[in-house]
Amino acid sequence: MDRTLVLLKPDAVQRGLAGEIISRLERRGLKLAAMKMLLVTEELAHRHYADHVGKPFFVGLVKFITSSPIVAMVIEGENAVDVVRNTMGVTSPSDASPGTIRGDLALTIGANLIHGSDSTESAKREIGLFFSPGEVIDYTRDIDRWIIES
Ligand code: IDP
Ligand code: MG
Repeated sequence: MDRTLVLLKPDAVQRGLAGEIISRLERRGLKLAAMKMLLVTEELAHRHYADHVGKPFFVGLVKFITSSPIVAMVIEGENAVDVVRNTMGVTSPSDASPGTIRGDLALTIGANLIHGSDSTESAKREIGLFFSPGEVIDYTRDIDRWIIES
């Protein structure tokens, strides 16, 4: 089963869209394997967006992602990385297809609601930045046992 990191950015939390976005991912068939709310530090932002250091939008991006609390999640499912990216829509909401999260709910590239890892390698690295292994649910180990015992 594949895993990916999803962040609901400050605009998603401030606009009260966290539930809507999580719901879209769940209805797609993806599962939540971890979730927390946090204020991203400058250091975490730099590590998470390391690939974008030096780009013209980098300073604004860090300022935005550290500006107010976000929701971080590990999302699990078959082809989770690609399915989440397709469900999000492309980076610029003005180009994102209707039916996608960005295409339905966002308008500007600086406030595009959601982050999803772009590859399984990125997912592994990014999950490690936000979660310790013990914070991520193992469905076969944790959930099935709970159902059987209850
Ligand atoms: P992604 O979030 O769709 O993977 P990336 O290219 O990884 O897009 O860029 C990371 C984030 O940086 C984007 O989600 C967006 O918020 C911001 N960003 C990317 N390109 C631009 C730009 O040209 N102007 C302003 N912000 C940008
Ligand atoms: Mg990206």
